[in-house]
Amino acid sequence: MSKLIYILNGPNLNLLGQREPEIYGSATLADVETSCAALAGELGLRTRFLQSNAEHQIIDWVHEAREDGAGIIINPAAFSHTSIAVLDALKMYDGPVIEVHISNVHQRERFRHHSYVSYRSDGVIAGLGTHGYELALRHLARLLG
Ligand code: CA2
Repeated sequence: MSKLIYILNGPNLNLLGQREPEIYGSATLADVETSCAALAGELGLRTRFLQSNAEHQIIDWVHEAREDGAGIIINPAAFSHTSIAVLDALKMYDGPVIEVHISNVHQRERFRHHSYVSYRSDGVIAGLGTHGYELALRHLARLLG
């Protein structure tokens, strides 16, 4: 059975591709899900691709990943900058965690420069657009292979 990667997406990312294309590009989250599933297949992995606007739901999915997730890719969106609760949940997860930001958060407002989640993340990809998700998958495939 191939290893399962959780790909978690935080608040407002359900609207990806519908606003601010100059920052986030034109791909929708469904497009990202499709390309991640295709790449995961090539890499011998499976993905569970999830999005929620609710902090507790992200936390519950991290807990679920403790049972069957070989790795987590997470774009916590605004929860990156606010949520000690998401950080604490990730600290209870033993596998590799890669944090992805579509935009270069360090080039933007100061409040986006700090991420609580980064205290736990094994790696952070920012500013490479939605390609960052695929790069994170490739990294996990190499790490877990
Ligand atoms: O660059 C990223 O991926 C972010 O995690 C996206 C978050 C933002 O709060 C972080 O600072 C950086 C915002 C997600 C909003 O999602 C949308 C994007 C485009 C159109 C509509 C929603």
